[in-house]
Amino acid sequence: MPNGNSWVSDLQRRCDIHQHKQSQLKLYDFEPQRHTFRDEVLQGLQDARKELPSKYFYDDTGSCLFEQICALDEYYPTRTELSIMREQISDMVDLLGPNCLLIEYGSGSSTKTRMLLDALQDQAGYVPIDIAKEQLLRSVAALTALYPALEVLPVCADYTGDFALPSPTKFVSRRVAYFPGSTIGNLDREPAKRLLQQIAKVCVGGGLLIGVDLKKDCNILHRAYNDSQGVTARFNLHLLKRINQELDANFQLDQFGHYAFYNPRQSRIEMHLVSLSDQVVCIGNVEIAFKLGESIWTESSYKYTVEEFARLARAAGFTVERVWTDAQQLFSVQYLSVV
Ligand code: AVJ
Repeated sequence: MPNGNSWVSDLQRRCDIHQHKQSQLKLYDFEPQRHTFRDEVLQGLQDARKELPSKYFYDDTGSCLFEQICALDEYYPTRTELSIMREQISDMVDLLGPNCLLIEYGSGSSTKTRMLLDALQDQAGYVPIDIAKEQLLRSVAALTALYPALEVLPVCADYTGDFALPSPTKFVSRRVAYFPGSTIGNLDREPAKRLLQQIAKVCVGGGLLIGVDLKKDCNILHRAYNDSQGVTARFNLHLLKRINQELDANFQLDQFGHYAFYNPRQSRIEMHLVSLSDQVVCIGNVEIAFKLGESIWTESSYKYTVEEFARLARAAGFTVERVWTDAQQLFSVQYLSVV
């Protein structure tokens, strides 16, 4: 029920709605990182195989570092996806149709979204969902200035978890999720399928416009995650700095090294932070021991063939309606529908 409001009261109970004084803007804030950060960090670092969830890269500084990665020559995904969007926007908008409610999973700076907002007709509204509150508020402020007639309903949440969607006041013909950047690649197969299933449920009768990074020459992949300016290394190491700042820890940043490589058997980039010595780190009053060469696995970034992704999409209940790629087949944007 796209325009029903039976869940609004439920929504108000479960999240904190901030009304900004000057504007009409409300933020639906589920405080995604408040209760879980410390627990998940301690749990991940006490595993035999140490790991940290990649979603915690994106505090305010981390989101800015990621924006810098997107501007690097070696990081081909962002500019390639943008060029596909630019070339195919009218085809995309035709498929989405008029009066759709656009729901963006991990909206970040909303740069690619502007292309859609410029081309869509009689849009019912825009729901940007992001885990990073400051960046979300900044990009929403910029968007409302550019599109004064657009109803923007920002949600601060971890979209892999539980949250409710706000409803716009305008008529909604269908809901369309927008999930660019190949962020789906951060998830292992089962969690990826679960998230797609969840999106299919939210967007039944509509669809999903998604950016999916493709398999390619491993050397191109390697360079994209080992840039010559070291921005990706700083992004990776920033996670430890954030743990120091927020969880009273004492990681020495020069005692860990950025290590990223493509694992062809698993079809994924693996990003690690490797201990450069035998050392003990304190997080609050918890001690964590590291051996020289021991790693913390901080991110996976899966790469797909068009066929492999179609199989995953179908398993989640979607039909692949259209696949757009660039001339070199580096990246794809796909429209999936769900009945
Ligand atoms: C935002 C998850 C798509 O995996 O390519 C960029 C994040 N990590 N460089 C990716 C990232 C290192 C990016 N995603």
